[in-house]
Amino acid sequence: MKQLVFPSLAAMLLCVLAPAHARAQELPPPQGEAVLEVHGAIANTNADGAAYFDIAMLKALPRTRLETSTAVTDGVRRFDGFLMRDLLALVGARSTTVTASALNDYVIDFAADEFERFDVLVAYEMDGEPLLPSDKGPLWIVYPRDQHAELQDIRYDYRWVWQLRRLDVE
Ligand SMILES: Nc1nc2c(c(=O)[nH]1)N[C@H]1C(S)=C(S)[C@@H](COP(=O)(O)O)O[C@H]1N2
Ligand SMILES: [Mo]
Repeated sequence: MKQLVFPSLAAMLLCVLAPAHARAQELPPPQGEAVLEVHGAIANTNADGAAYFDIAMLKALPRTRLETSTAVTDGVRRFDGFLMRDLLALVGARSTTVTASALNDYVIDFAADEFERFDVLVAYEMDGEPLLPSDKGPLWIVYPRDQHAELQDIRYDYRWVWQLRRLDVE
């Protein structure tokens, strides 16, 4: 019985603290090299008003798998990563336009409601192997193309941002 006292105290404390954390939360700083940064209208940050993520922090988001063909590879590929909407929830995104920028300076805007309507993935693995910067990595925005006919369209092909590096919420 005695061991139960401390866990329940901790649970009570969490309940008391949770509402404050839901408003604005200090994210832990990345321990490794930052591979993704999120700027702009976000509530939860870890440096200079932005949120920086190393790969371990991104892998702590609910792991999500998607099998789909792509416009640029042969056959069906298996992607593992996290949902874009889970990342936007984690940083407390407060606006509806998201601009993605890649290592090769490719830039494109998204309407954030798209990430609610579709399970858009930010993939860090393809077919069980880490995505490398030399091949669309380390992060690649992947759409559930085979699951939704409307996504099999050139207007979506150009949203498959490979070498994703930065998001701006505006
Ligand atoms: N980082 C990055 N992602 C990108 C692009 C790019 O130039 N850089 N091109 C986009 C476009 S226009 C298309 S059609 C698809 C496929 O591009 P690819 O055939 O050059 O791989 O990726 C999209 N993602
Ligand atoms: Mo394209």
